[in-house]
Amino acid sequence: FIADKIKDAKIIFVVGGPGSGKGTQCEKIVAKYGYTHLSSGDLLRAEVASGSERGKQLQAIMQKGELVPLDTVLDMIKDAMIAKADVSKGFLIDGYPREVKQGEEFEKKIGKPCLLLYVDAKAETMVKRLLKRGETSGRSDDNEETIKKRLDLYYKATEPVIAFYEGRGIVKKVDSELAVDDVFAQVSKAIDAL
Ligand code: B4P
Repeated sequence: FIADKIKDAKIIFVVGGPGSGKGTQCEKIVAKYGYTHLSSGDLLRAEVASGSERGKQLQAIMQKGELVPLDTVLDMIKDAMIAKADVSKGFLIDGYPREVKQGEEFEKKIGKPCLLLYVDAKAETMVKRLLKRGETSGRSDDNEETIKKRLDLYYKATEPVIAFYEGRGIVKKVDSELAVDDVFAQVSKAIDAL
């Protein structure tokens, strides 16, 4: 059972809108704290890049800015966690949960988070960052039309996730309007407090 293998490892959920700075902060957490970074988006893009039949289906969903099926993304995260279970001090689960149901299923199948980092930025800031990234990222979802859909879905499906975990007292909100290092100072404080 996976819970036995990872029961001593800390699990941190990193939640925020598209382009809020989740991935950016996770890179810095890895460098300072040595956690294992698992980005649901990166895992999905790796499957797309493999050219598999499943990857083709995922690509079509992501290009529309919609959520891929829960089982697909949870299985990918679980497999990646098992692969690192023996060496990991802690897991950063980046971009997951995107909806309350994803959080519930994760806890049933894997374990409980000790912290939810809520990376908060204004909608206009997120759009600006994603459009800028789109100039060079080659990501098919970094365009104006898809960004708008991703934002709508974030407010509808993902914000309730934050309220859900606030009830449990594990949410730490960081102001991601600031420069990367200033955001990271807040992130560090939250992790040091664990
Ligand atoms: P993700 O890969 O999670 O993409 P994202 O929301 O754009 O966040 P990302 O981490 O890449 O960007 P960041 O904010 O760090 O998801 C993509 C798609 O995959 C989803 O739409 C969905 O279809 C699917 N998917 C993913 N997870 C899923 C799940 N759990 N369930 C179902 N489907 C799922 O950075 C953005 C830009 O801002 C960067 O260019 C960065 O340099 C810049 N930036 C960051 N912080 C900054 C700061 N403080 N100041 C200035 N610029 C900053």
